[in-house]
Amino acid sequence: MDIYDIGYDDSFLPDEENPLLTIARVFAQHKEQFSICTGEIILSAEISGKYRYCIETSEDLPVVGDWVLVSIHDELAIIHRLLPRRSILARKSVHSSSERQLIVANVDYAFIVQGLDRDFNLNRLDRYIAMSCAGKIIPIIILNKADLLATEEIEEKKQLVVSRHPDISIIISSFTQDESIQEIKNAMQAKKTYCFVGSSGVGKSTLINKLFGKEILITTTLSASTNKGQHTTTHRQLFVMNEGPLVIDTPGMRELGVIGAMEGVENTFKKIYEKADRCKFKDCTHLNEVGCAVKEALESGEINQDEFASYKKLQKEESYNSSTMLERRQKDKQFGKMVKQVMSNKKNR
Ligand SMILES: Nc1nc2c(ncn2[C@@H]2O[C@H](COP(=O)(O)OP(=O)(O)OP(=O)(O)O)[C@@H](O)[C@H]2O)c(=O)[nH]1
Ligand SMILES: [Mg+2]
Ligand SMILES: [Zn+2]
Repeated sequence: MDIYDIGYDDSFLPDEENPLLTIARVFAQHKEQFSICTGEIILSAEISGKYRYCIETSEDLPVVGDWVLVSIHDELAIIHRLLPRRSILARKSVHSSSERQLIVANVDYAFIVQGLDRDFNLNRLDRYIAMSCAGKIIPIIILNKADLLATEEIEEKKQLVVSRHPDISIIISSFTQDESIQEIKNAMQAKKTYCFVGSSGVGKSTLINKLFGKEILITTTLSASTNKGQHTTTHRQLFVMNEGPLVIDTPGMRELGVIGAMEGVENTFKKIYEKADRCKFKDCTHLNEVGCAVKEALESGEINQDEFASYKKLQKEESYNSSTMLERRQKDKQFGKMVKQVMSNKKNR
């Protein structure tokens, strides 16, 4: 294997060549302990002191999927630099509304897994789609646990998704139905990176085990009714499939707050934005303005009321979170400038 087999291509090429450093991909992360792969070997890795010194936000730290430049010292690799990311999946930090937390990087497709059982929720799906699109990742929807429902019920739920997201591929699956596992496999291409995301217990790790044909990941063995709220996967990890695609398993997320995703929200609700373009007033709020094309579409049923409500909620949340993030970053920048000024004043004295 070489780096091209683990998803590398020359567009990631670092601007300066350093013969002492090797290109590698982050395969796993536990806090600040990493595991990297050069294509030939997998090694434990840590970040260098200089790297640490240059960190401004948590986003500067490597995440699973990242390309990094490393030096190799026997059994340990030292990470010196992060290569620019092509795509990211992020969410609002659970700890702060002004910070974004990266989940994975350089992913081509996100399998958004939702259970067809009580986990099924269109508005949550909207969130995942918005964050994928915002991060330049193509979403594919997997509606899982099909074995638990009657065919008509599945079809009904699928139609709800199709009418809200006509452009996104949908796969109905169950770990008991081999054809559905094959369908997921068929959707995957060699050397492309796929991450599995969704709530805890929807069956992400079970599906990945099925794709690999062996138990590479721990899954719960408890019955679905007793494992409520139980989180089985505890960290993100990248695996290489025999046929060539790269797969990242992620722990189930309880919250997926949208942040830095204006374009993502726009992409998720294209239909509404297209209508809004035809409103008489540019700043139409679609409440009671005359000549509001959105209101008309809502009345005629062309736009679904629930979809509009979901759009309003995400748009409001996105704009609040993004503006607090910007504000904080500006403050941090000013603070950084002040510190530098004080330091240089000291030097010049
Ligand atoms: N009925 C049914 N149960 C499933 C299916 N897939 C997974 N399960 C069950 O759901 C439970 C959770 O599966 P996991 O694969 O651990 O779920 P996960 O999404 O990886 O969960 P986290 O790692 O916590 O995020 C297990 O008890 C599985 O046996 C399915 O297709 N049908
Ligand atoms: Mg799991
Ligand atoms: Zn309007």
